[in-house]
Amino acid sequence: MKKILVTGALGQIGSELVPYLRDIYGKDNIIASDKKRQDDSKAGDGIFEILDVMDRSSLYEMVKKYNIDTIIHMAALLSAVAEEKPQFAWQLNMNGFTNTLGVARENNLKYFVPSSIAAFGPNSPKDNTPQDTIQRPTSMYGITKLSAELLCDYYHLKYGLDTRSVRFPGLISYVTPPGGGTTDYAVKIYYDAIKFGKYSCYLREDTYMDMMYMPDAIKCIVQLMESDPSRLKHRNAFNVSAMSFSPKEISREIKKIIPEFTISYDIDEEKQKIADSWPNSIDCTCAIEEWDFKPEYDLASMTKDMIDKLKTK
Ligand code: AKB
Repeated sequence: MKKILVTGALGQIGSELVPYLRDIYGKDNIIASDKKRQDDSKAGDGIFEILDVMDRSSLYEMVKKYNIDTIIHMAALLSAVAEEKPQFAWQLNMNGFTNTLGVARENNLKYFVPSSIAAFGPNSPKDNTPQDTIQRPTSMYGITKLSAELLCDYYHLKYGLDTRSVRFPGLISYVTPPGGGTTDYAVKIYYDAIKFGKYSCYLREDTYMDMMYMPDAIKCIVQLMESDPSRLKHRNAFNVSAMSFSPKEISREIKKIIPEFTISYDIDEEKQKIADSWPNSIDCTCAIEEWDFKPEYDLASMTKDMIDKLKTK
Protein backbone atom coordinates (compact mmCIF):
# COMPACT_ATOMS: atom_id res chain seq x y z
CA MET A 1 0.00 0.00 0.00
CA LYS A 2 1.51 3.30 -1.08
CA LYS A 3 -1.34 5.71 -1.88
CA ILE A 4 -4.51 4.96 0.02
CA LEU A 5 -7.98 6.41 -0.43
CA VAL A 6 -10.15 6.08 2.69
CA THR A 7 -13.89 6.64 2.27
CA GLY A 8 -16.06 7.46 5.31
CA ALA A 9 -12.92 8.92 6.88
CA LEU A 10 -14.83 10.94 9.47
CA GLY A 11 -16.75 7.94 10.78
CA GLN A 12 -16.06 5.84 13.86
CA ILE A 13 -13.27 3.72 12.34
CA GLY A 14 -12.07 6.20 9.72
CA SER A 15 -11.25 8.97 12.18
CA GLU A 16 -8.74 6.73 13.97
CA LEU A 17 -7.59 4.75 10.96
CA VAL A 18 -6.53 7.84 8.97
CA PRO A 19 -4.01 9.21 11.52
CA TYR A 20 -2.70 5.68 12.08
CA LEU A 21 -2.15 5.20 8.33
CA ARG A 22 -0.55 8.64 8.02
CA ASP A 23 1.97 7.70 10.71
CA ILE A 24 2.93 4.55 8.84
CA TYR A 25 2.73 5.55 5.17
CA GLY A 26 3.30 9.31 5.34
CA LYS A 27 0.74 12.08 5.56
CA ASP A 28 0.72 12.87 1.82
CA ASN A 29 -0.04 9.27 0.91
CA ILE A 30 -3.37 9.00 2.68
CA ILE A 31 -6.37 10.66 1.03
CA ALA A 32 -9.13 10.96 3.61
CA SER A 33 -12.59 11.46 2.10
CA ASP A 34 -16.12 11.81 3.35
CA LYS A 35 -19.46 13.11 2.16
CA LYS A 36 -18.96 16.39 3.96
CA ARG A 37 -16.34 18.00 6.09
CA GLN A 38 -18.00 17.82 9.48
CA ASP A 39 -15.54 19.55 11.68
CA ASP A 40 -12.15 21.00 10.78
CA SER A 41 -10.56 19.87 14.03
CA LYS A 42 -11.24 16.23 13.13
CA ALA A 43 -9.93 16.32 9.59
CA GLY A 44 -6.28 16.25 10.72
CA ASP A 45 -3.46 17.84 8.82
CA GLY A 46 -3.33 15.63 5.73
CA ILE A 47 -5.23 15.61 2.44
CA PHE A 48 -9.01 15.64 2.78
CA GLU A 49 -11.48 15.48 -0.11
CA ILE A 50 -15.24 15.74 -0.12
CA LEU A 51 -16.42 12.57 -1.88
CA ASP A 52 -19.83 10.94 -2.10
CA VAL A 53 -19.32 7.22 -2.74
CA MET A 54 -22.61 7.16 -4.65
CA ASP A 55 -20.95 9.39 -7.26
CA ARG A 56 -18.92 6.90 -9.28
CA SER A 57 -17.28 9.35 -11.68
CA SER A 58 -15.92 11.54 -8.85
CA LEU A 59 -14.61 8.41 -7.22
CA TYR A 60 -12.86 7.42 -10.45
CA GLU A 61 -11.37 10.90 -10.86
CA MET A 62 -10.12 10.87 -7.29
CA VAL A 63 -8.30 7.58 -7.88
CA LYS A 64 -6.64 9.02 -11.00
CA LYS A 65 -5.88 12.41 -9.43
CA TYR A 66 -3.88 10.90 -6.57
CA ASN A 67 -2.59 7.78 -8.33
CA ILE A 68 -4.30 5.63 -5.70
CA ASP A 69 -3.22 1.98 -5.31
CA THR A 70 -5.51 0.98 -2.42
CA ILE A 71 -9.11 1.76 -1.46
CA ILE A 72 -10.25 1.29 2.13
CA HIS A 73 -14.00 1.66 1.91
CA MET A 74 -15.56 2.59 5.26
CA ALA A 75 -18.66 4.60 4.30
CA ALA A 76 -21.78 2.65 5.34
CA LEU A 77 -24.86 2.75 7.56
CA LEU A 78 -24.71 0.59 10.71
CA SER A 79 -27.25 -2.02 11.78
CA ALA A 80 -29.80 -0.21 13.96
CA VAL A 81 -30.15 2.81 11.69
CA ALA A 82 -30.20 0.56 8.60
CA GLU A 83 -33.16 -1.27 10.09
CA GLU A 84 -35.04 2.04 10.38
CA LYS A 85 -34.53 2.84 6.69
CA PRO A 86 -33.79 -0.49 4.97
CA GLN A 87 -34.25 0.66 1.36
CA PHE A 88 -31.91 3.60 1.82
CA ALA A 89 -29.44 1.34 3.67
CA TRP A 90 -29.40 -1.08 0.74
CA GLN A 91 -28.82 1.81 -1.67
CA LEU A 92 -26.01 3.41 0.29
CA ASN A 93 -24.29 0.26 1.50
CA MET A 94 -24.52 -1.58 -1.83
CA ASN A 95 -24.12 1.22 -4.37
CA GLY A 96 -21.28 2.82 -2.42
CA PHE A 97 -19.68 -0.59 -2.17
CA THR A 98 -20.12 -1.64 -5.83
CA ASN A 99 -18.89 1.78 -7.01
CA THR A 100 -15.68 1.51 -4.99
CA LEU A 101 -15.20 -2.16 -5.87
CA GLY A 102 -15.77 -1.44 -9.57
CA VAL A 103 -13.31 1.45 -9.59
CA ALA A 104 -10.81 -0.80 -7.78
CA ARG A 105 -11.19 -3.42 -10.52
CA GLU A 106 -10.85 -0.94 -13.37
CA ASN A 107 -7.62 0.38 -11.85
CA ASN A 108 -6.38 -2.92 -10.36
CA LEU A 109 -6.24 -1.56 -6.80
CA LYS A 110 -5.99 -3.37 -3.48
CA TYR A 111 -9.36 -3.21 -1.79
CA PHE A 112 -10.61 -3.44 1.79
CA VAL A 113 -14.20 -3.23 2.98
CA PRO A 114 -15.18 -4.27 6.51
CA SER A 115 -17.77 -6.98 6.98
CA SER A 116 -19.39 -7.61 10.34
CA ILE A 117 -20.65 -10.23 12.77
CA ALA A 118 -23.99 -9.06 11.31
CA ALA A 119 -23.24 -11.23 8.26
CA PHE A 120 -24.29 -14.20 10.42
CA GLY A 121 -27.91 -14.95 11.21
CA PRO A 122 -30.16 -16.72 13.69
CA ASN A 123 -29.43 -20.16 12.25
CA SER A 124 -25.64 -19.75 12.28
CA PRO A 125 -24.03 -21.63 15.19
CA LYS A 126 -24.32 -19.30 18.21
CA ASP A 127 -21.11 -20.08 20.07
CA ASN A 128 -17.63 -20.13 18.62
CA THR A 129 -19.23 -19.47 15.22
CA PRO A 130 -16.87 -20.93 12.59
CA GLN A 131 -15.29 -18.98 9.75
CA ASP A 132 -17.23 -20.97 7.15
CA THR A 133 -20.77 -21.78 8.17
CA ILE A 134 -24.44 -21.05 7.53
CA GLN A 135 -24.96 -17.31 6.92
CA ARG A 136 -28.58 -16.22 6.59
CA PRO A 137 -28.62 -12.71 8.13
CA THR A 138 -32.04 -11.24 8.91
CA SER A 139 -31.09 -7.55 9.26
CA MET A 140 -30.72 -5.30 6.20
CA TYR A 141 -27.23 -4.33 7.40
CA GLY A 142 -26.28 -8.01 7.62
CA ILE A 143 -27.69 -8.67 4.15
CA THR A 144 -25.56 -5.87 2.68
CA LYS A 145 -22.47 -7.14 4.50
CA LEU A 146 -22.92 -10.72 3.33
CA SER A 147 -23.58 -9.53 -0.23
CA ALA A 148 -20.33 -7.55 -0.10
CA GLU A 149 -18.44 -10.60 1.19
CA LEU A 150 -19.72 -12.69 -1.73
CA LEU A 151 -19.01 -10.02 -4.31
CA CYS A 152 -15.47 -9.47 -3.02
CA ASP A 153 -14.85 -13.20 -3.29
CA TYR A 154 -16.27 -13.15 -6.81
CA TYR A 155 -14.05 -10.26 -7.91
CA HIS A 156 -11.04 -12.01 -6.42
CA LEU A 157 -11.79 -15.32 -8.13
CA LYS A 158 -12.94 -13.92 -11.46
CA TYR A 159 -10.69 -10.89 -11.91
CA GLY A 160 -7.83 -11.61 -9.51
CA LEU A 161 -8.63 -8.43 -7.59
CA ASP A 162 -6.77 -8.23 -4.27
CA THR A 163 -9.83 -7.94 -2.00
CA ARG A 164 -9.45 -8.45 1.76
CA SER A 165 -11.85 -8.09 4.65
CA VAL A 166 -12.66 -8.88 8.27
CA ARG A 167 -15.94 -9.42 10.07
CA PHE A 168 -15.70 -6.74 12.71
CA PRO A 169 -17.46 -7.20 16.02
CA GLY A 170 -18.68 -4.18 18.03
CA LEU A 171 -15.86 -1.63 18.12
CA ILE A 172 -15.19 0.41 21.23
CA SER A 173 -13.41 3.73 21.16
CA TYR A 174 -13.06 6.94 23.15
CA VAL A 175 -12.34 9.08 20.07
CA THR A 176 -15.40 9.16 17.79
CA PRO A 177 -18.72 7.83 19.04
CA PRO A 178 -20.38 5.24 16.82
CA GLY A 179 -23.68 6.11 15.17
CA GLY A 180 -26.56 3.70 14.73
CA GLY A 181 -25.05 0.33 15.65
CA THR A 182 -26.53 -2.41 17.83
CA THR A 183 -23.26 -2.77 19.75
CA ASP A 184 -23.10 0.99 20.53
CA TYR A 185 -24.24 0.39 24.13
CA ALA A 186 -20.73 -0.88 24.89
CA VAL A 187 -19.35 2.59 24.11
CA LYS A 188 -22.14 4.72 25.60
CA ILE A 189 -21.95 2.84 28.89
CA TYR A 190 -18.45 4.26 29.52
CA TYR A 191 -19.51 7.85 28.73
CA ASP A 192 -22.54 7.59 31.03
CA ALA A 193 -20.60 5.82 33.78
CA ILE A 194 -18.20 8.76 33.96
CA LYS A 195 -20.78 11.52 33.47
CA PHE A 196 -23.74 10.22 35.47
CA GLY A 197 -22.52 7.14 37.36
CA LYS A 198 -25.34 5.12 35.78
CA TYR A 199 -26.47 3.74 32.43
CA SER A 200 -29.79 2.58 31.03
CA CYS A 201 -29.14 -0.29 28.61
CA TYR A 202 -31.35 -1.10 25.61
CA LEU A 203 -30.30 -4.78 25.55
CA ARG A 204 -31.01 -7.58 28.03
CA GLU A 205 -28.31 -8.16 30.63
CA ASP A 206 -27.45 -11.61 29.21
CA THR A 207 -26.96 -10.56 25.56
CA TYR A 208 -23.52 -11.75 24.49
CA MET A 209 -21.77 -10.21 21.48
CA ASP A 210 -18.19 -10.04 20.23
CA MET A 211 -16.28 -6.80 20.73
CA MET A 212 -12.86 -5.28 20.06
CA TYR A 213 -11.02 -2.16 21.22
CA MET A 214 -10.40 0.30 18.37
CA PRO A 215 -6.55 0.25 18.56
CA ASP A 216 -6.69 -3.50 17.86
CA ALA A 217 -9.22 -2.99 15.07
CA ILE A 218 -7.18 -0.45 13.11
CA LYS A 219 -3.98 -2.41 13.64
CA CYS A 220 -5.61 -5.53 12.26
CA ILE A 221 -6.73 -3.77 9.06
CA VAL A 222 -3.12 -2.87 8.24
CA GLN A 223 -1.85 -6.27 9.31
CA LEU A 224 -4.29 -8.06 7.01
CA MET A 225 -3.65 -5.68 4.10
CA GLU A 226 0.12 -6.15 4.42
CA SER A 227 -0.05 -9.91 4.93
CA ASP A 228 1.44 -12.38 2.45
CA PRO A 229 -1.33 -13.20 -0.06
CA SER A 230 -0.02 -16.73 -0.54
CA ARG A 231 -0.97 -17.51 3.09
CA LEU A 232 -4.57 -16.31 2.67
CA LYS A 233 -6.93 -19.21 2.08
CA HIS A 234 -9.86 -16.97 2.92
CA ARG A 235 -10.52 -13.54 1.53
CA ASN A 236 -13.94 -12.37 2.54
CA ALA A 237 -14.14 -12.05 5.32
CA PHE A 238 -12.12 -13.17 8.36
CA ASN A 239 -13.76 -13.60 11.76
CA VAL A 240 -11.95 -11.26 14.19
CA SER A 241 -12.82 -10.61 17.81
CA ALA A 242 -11.00 -9.80 21.03
CA MET A 243 -13.67 -10.57 23.61
CA SER A 244 -17.29 -11.51 24.06
CA PHE A 245 -19.31 -10.08 26.94
CA SER A 246 -22.83 -9.17 28.03
CA PRO A 247 -24.11 -5.84 29.45
CA LYS A 248 -24.01 -7.44 32.90
CA GLU A 249 -20.34 -8.38 32.52
CA ILE A 250 -19.16 -5.01 31.20
CA SER A 251 -21.03 -3.23 34.00
CA ARG A 252 -19.32 -5.50 36.56
CA GLU A 253 -15.95 -4.52 35.06
CA ILE A 254 -16.80 -0.79 35.18
CA LYS A 255 -17.86 -1.15 38.82
CA LYS A 256 -14.35 -2.31 39.70
CA ILE A 257 -13.11 1.18 38.77
CA ILE A 258 -16.26 3.23 39.49
CA PRO A 259 -17.85 1.35 42.45
CA GLU A 260 -20.94 3.58 42.60
CA PHE A 261 -21.85 2.77 38.96
CA THR A 262 -25.29 1.22 38.37
CA ILE A 263 -26.95 -0.22 35.28
CA SER A 264 -30.66 -0.51 34.53
CA TYR A 265 -32.48 -2.01 31.54
CA ASP A 266 -35.04 -0.53 29.19
CA ILE A 267 -35.16 -2.98 26.28
CA ASP A 268 -35.39 -1.73 22.70
CA GLU A 269 -37.13 -4.64 20.96
CA GLU A 270 -35.77 -3.83 17.49
CA LYS A 271 -32.16 -3.71 18.67
CA GLN A 272 -32.63 -6.77 20.87
CA LYS A 273 -33.93 -8.69 17.86
CA ILE A 274 -30.85 -7.75 15.84
CA ALA A 275 -28.48 -8.67 18.69
CA ASP A 276 -30.26 -12.01 19.21
CA SER A 277 -29.73 -12.88 15.55
CA TRP A 278 -25.93 -12.47 15.87
CA PRO A 279 -23.41 -14.91 17.35
CA ASN A 280 -22.55 -14.92 21.06
CA SER A 281 -18.92 -15.42 20.11
CA ILE A 282 -17.01 -16.16 16.91
CA ASP A 283 -14.03 -18.40 16.19
CA CYS A 284 -10.99 -16.49 14.93
CA THR A 285 -8.72 -19.47 14.19
CA CYS A 286 -8.42 -18.74 10.44
CA ALA A 287 -7.32 -15.12 11.05
CA ILE A 288 -4.74 -16.36 13.56
CA GLU A 289 -3.43 -19.08 11.23
CA GLU A 290 -3.45 -17.13 7.97
CA TRP A 291 -2.18 -13.68 9.01
CA ASP A 292 -1.26 -13.88 12.72
CA PHE A 293 -4.22 -11.90 14.08
CA LYS A 294 -3.52 -11.16 17.75
CA PRO A 295 -5.51 -8.48 19.61
CA GLU A 296 -3.94 -6.96 22.71
CA TYR A 297 -6.87 -5.72 24.75
CA ASP A 298 -9.32 -7.79 26.79
CA LEU A 299 -12.34 -6.49 28.71
CA ALA A 300 -10.33 -5.51 31.81
CA SER A 301 -7.50 -3.67 30.01
CA MET A 302 -9.91 -1.98 27.60
CA THR A 303 -12.16 -0.81 30.45
CA LYS A 304 -9.23 0.68 32.32
CA ASP A 305 -7.96 2.49 29.21
CA MET A 306 -11.43 3.73 28.18
CA ILE A 307 -12.10 5.20 31.61
CA ASP A 308 -8.64 6.80 31.89
CA LYS A 309 -8.92 8.33 28.39
CA LEU A 310 -12.51 9.51 28.73
CA LYS A 311 -11.82 11.13 32.10
CA THR A 312 -9.02 13.18 30.52
CA LYS A 313 -11.23 13.97 27.53
C1 AKB B 1 -23.26 -2.54 14.54
O1 AKB B 1 -23.62 -2.74 15.71
O2 AKB B 1 -24.04 -2.31 13.62
C2 AKB B 1 -21.78 -2.61 14.21
C3 AKB B 1 -21.39 -3.97 13.75
C4 AKB B 1 -21.30 -5.10 14.70
O3 AKB B 1 -21.12 -4.16 12.61
N1 AKB B 1 -21.02 -2.21 15.34
